[in-house]
Amino acid sequence: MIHLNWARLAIAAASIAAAGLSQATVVDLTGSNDSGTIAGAQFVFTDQQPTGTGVIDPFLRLQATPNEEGYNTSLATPAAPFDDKAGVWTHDVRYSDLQQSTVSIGGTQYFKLLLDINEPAGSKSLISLDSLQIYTSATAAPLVTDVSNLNSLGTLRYNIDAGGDSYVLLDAARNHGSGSGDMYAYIPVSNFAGTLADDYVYLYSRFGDQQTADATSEGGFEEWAIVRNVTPVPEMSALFPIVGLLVAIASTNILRRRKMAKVLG
Ligand SMILES: [Ca+2]
Ligand SMILES: [Ca+2]
Ligand SMILES: [Ca+2]
Repeated sequence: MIHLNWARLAIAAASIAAAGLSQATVVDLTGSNDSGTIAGAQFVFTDQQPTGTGVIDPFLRLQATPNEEGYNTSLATPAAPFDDKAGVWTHDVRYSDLQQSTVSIGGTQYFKLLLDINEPAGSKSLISLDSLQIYTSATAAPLVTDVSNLNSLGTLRYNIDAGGDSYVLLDAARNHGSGSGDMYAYIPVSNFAGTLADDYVYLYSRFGDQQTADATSEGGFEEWAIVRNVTPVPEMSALFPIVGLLVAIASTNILRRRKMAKVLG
């Protein structure tokens, strides 16, 4: 009897713990709020030209109305799964690609992704990011065309709905149109323990489910990109002495040739 009671207590404690952990979070990046955290990842509004801070490597384009979903795969051309847009901007990604985006925020390392949304101006400018899952796999995954088979993409490393049905609300009217970024997603590096440089990385996302908030997907495609860190290059001032010397040698040779030509002429 004592054992049974302990077992019951343990079960009750576990349910309370689980209920305590269950947390559906909404990060609203419309209006004036600029950031929020869901399941350890940070979602941050940006209206800056991202090309100023890093190199953008787009790897997934999605487009459909009133909602859309898909994941990055090189198999999208020609067999685009879900609402993927086939083409050079939807393709496989290796973990080494993701590693090039590593940034440190408050002592924690994150991979930095950029989401560029394209929604019509006016009453349809809102869009919701309802699902975001990132998988890694040692081998290239087979083509997945059913959400119930997403686990074929490998080991789940991040899930925006891990703590409850969460989403991010975005407003395309907050940015300056094509070419400017809309949101950075910072995914904790610690989620990827044991992943090898050559492993495949698959990002599945879904948009447009918040119909009551008028946040369905319309207009142009949504695009995910890796924000690759720029490797520092030598400044021109450091190169200038060499360039100056080469110019001096070249001009001296030209002068000599001209003088030679005059003499010969
Ligand atoms: Ca919309
Ligand atoms: Ca969700
Ligand atoms: Ca769109």
